[in-house]
Amino acid sequence: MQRLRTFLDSHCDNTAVVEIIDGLMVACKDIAHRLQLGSLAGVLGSAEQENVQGECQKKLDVIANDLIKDCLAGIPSVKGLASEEEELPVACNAKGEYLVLFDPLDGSSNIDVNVTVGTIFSILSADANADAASDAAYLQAGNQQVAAGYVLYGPSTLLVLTTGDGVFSFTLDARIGEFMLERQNIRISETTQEFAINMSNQRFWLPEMQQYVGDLLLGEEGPLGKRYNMRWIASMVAEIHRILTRGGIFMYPYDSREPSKPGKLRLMYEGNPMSMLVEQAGGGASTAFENIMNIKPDGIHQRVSVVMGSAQEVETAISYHVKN
Ligand code: AFP
Repeated sequence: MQRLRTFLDSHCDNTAVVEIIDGLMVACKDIAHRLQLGSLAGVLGSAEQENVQGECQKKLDVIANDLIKDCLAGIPSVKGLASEEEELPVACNAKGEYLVLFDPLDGSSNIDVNVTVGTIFSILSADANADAASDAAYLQAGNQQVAAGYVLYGPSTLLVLTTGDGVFSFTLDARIGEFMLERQNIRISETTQEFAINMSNQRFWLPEMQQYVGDLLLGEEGPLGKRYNMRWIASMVAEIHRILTRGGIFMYPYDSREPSKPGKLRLMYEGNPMSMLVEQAGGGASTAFENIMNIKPDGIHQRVSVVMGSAQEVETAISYHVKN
């Protein structure tokens, strides 16, 4: 079994990126430890404040954000960082060459019920003259990402990572405090009979999405000709991890609850890093109209519609939108 650092040193020739990932994991191990202690660590419940998205912050959202920020700020190659929990990006080291974007604790509304949550991250190159305290430095399309990954805090703590050359997963061995290589070159099955979507929003979706999901529900009697099973954890990290493990399609499509927003999920902290992982594993990642990683962002907290997972099923979902 290989330790994360040994794997990175042999697999990735960019030492700055290796240092960033390695450093980030220090904060993630701390988050994992606090999550495992739960109420004993006093981390459950609300922080009684809202983040920039207007969402209620959990105590651990705030703690995880601070832990990751502190960790990244101490890594010389990090020029700046942007967090889902922070309104503005933060400049770190003037000579740094990379920008790190992260969702410190995705799915945090699940913490109090002891359900899987995760940290998602994305690494971008920084322009030498870029102002890391301004949004503009970070507004790069997802296909510019140098690396992306997530840490899943579940029955075991896992790191799933890509540096642009396949997807690898590591399990945290808490006895020795090391992430150990678990799966190499993960591939997502091309076909699936499992979908994940919040069905309670059905009436707000576009007619195309309503028709597609309607046909999924018709099973073998409908035009898709097979029976589908549904899963919804409400924690994107857990959902994408299931898809990387046994295939599936995950959707958080555009809906009319807030018509001015293209979706609920955030492009820079959820859409892009998860798209890079899914595509690196042979899956598809789209808004149902365009490839997520081709979107040129216009704001660091921009939202996006998401349809990702098994390649053939994503194509089927897209075809409903194209034909109309
Ligand atoms: P929280 O971090 O606020 O719990 O949101 C999680 C999330 O961004 C994503 O992980 C889930 O897929 C999605 O939102 C769940 O949203 P619903 O509230 O519609 O179930």
